[in-house]
Amino acid sequence: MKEKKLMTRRRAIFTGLTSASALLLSGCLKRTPPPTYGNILRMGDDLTYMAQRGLLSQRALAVEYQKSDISSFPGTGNNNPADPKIKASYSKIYEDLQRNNFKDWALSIEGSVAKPGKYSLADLKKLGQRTQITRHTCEEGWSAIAEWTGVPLGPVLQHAGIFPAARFVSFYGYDNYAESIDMLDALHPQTILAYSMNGEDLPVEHGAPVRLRVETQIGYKSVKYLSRVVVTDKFVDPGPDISNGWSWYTGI
Ligand SMILES: Nc1nc2c(c(=O)[nH]1)N[C@H]1C(S)=C(S)[C@@H](COP(=O)(O)O)O[C@H]1N2
Ligand SMILES: [Mo]
Repeated sequence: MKEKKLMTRRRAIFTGLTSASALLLSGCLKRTPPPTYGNILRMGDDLTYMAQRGLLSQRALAVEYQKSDISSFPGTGNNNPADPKIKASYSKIYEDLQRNNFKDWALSIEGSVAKPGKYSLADLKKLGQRTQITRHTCEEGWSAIAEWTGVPLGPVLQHAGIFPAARFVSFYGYDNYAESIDMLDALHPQTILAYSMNGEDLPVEHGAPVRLRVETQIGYKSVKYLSRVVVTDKFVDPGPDISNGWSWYTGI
């Protein structure tokens, strides 16, 4: 009888402890518990797992929408690198590429990779495909939803042989616009090199022939008119003039 009571109390403590950690898990993070969850001798796993998942929460997928959610999308078309009005600071190369319907376009992948080189659109398409309907949020206050199809950047970087020390990726457009992201965002499954918008070839005002889509970051990270991708071990901020007040990291 006495023994039975003791057992019950011990069980009560056990239950209390495990339900406390269950509360922590469900309340704070709403994520899958570790495989060792419930084992009192392994409660340390819960904390490590929560800390890890908390830190890595940018791996979570950005919301994807339905076709019926697709909205009108203002192209910041004044950035057409070949626009005669602003050509002075832009590239003659882009104008030539555009004239030939981008058939000669190839993306240069450089830096901390074993196999730097140029990838044509056909080369890129061999490395995978993803279509996603996502919301673009611009720092100026507007947002819009579109469907993007492209090649996930992860497999492209793997194919180029990123070195283990690689930490950041910079993207350069033909209009001299540039941005960088870290490896976590670069390898995110929704980070794609998009060549199609709403089922059509990417229009010039939206970054033809290929633009970046980083769905875990604010809109200005999604570099249009891609010409170069540079992998670096150290942090590089190639972004627009810092005086515009944009922060480097604006996860959404
Ligand atoms: N090459 C390049 N990429 C760019 C920009 C730019 O000026 N040049 N503007 C950024 C900003 S601030 C926004 S909001 C989006 C606009 O994309 P959209 O023209 O498709 O609407 O592109 C981003 N990528
Ligand atoms: Mo923007």
